[in-house]
Amino acid sequence: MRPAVLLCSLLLVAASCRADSDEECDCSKVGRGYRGDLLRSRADNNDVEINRLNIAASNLEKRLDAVRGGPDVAELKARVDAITGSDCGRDRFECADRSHCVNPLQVCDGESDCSDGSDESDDTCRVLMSEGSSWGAAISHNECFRQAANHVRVVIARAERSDVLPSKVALEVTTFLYANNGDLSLGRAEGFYNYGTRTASFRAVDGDILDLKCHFNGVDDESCHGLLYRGLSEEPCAELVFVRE
Ligand SMILES: [Ca+2]
Repeated sequence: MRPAVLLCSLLLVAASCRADSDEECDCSKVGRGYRGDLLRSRADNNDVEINRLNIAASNLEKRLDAVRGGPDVAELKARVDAITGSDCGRDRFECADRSHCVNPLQVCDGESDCSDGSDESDDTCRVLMSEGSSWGAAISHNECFRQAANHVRVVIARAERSDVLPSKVALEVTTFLYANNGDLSLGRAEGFYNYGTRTASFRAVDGDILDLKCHFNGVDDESCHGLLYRGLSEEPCAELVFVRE
């Protein structure tokens, strides 16, 4: 055998043994036919593995597309914004395209302040707590009321847009407090629904219901996150989720 051919044969044997080091290497089988079969087998296995990974990647892309395009993202953002505030903070209106922050007093005032006009859109300028609507919340624990109670309800008796402040709607509210002993306590409250902050704020006029702020997250119009306040305290005495009844 010529030296060059011998060197090539030795290199083939060495390469085969290194590449398959986790298997017992029977070098007596190494030859052109065996090596060809081995390479074809490995190529087939690689094709199977690549195909499996492609399918997995495709399935993952479909799941990501569903998450990116579905309503869950908006819901999730609204929940996060409710906790942390949007990029505009809690006290300013964020345009739908997120390009501007607008003072709540400029929302639904008849002048377009967002480049996309979202501060004047029908959706933004809809009174979520409309006249005649009823909202109820279960009370899980009670640090607000003088008596043990299990349910509170507010009914919007009047909703009237203000001529002076078009960004707000004046509200008059009848309140119901359902005590554990079966008593029903009625009260009255007055306040505003603010288009820019999507928040209804009431101050008790009489009765047992305390001051209330209820915030809509911009996605779910059927419920709002309520905070009850006692007197002039800035610390809420209860958090309740009010649901349209
Ligand atoms: Ca405006």
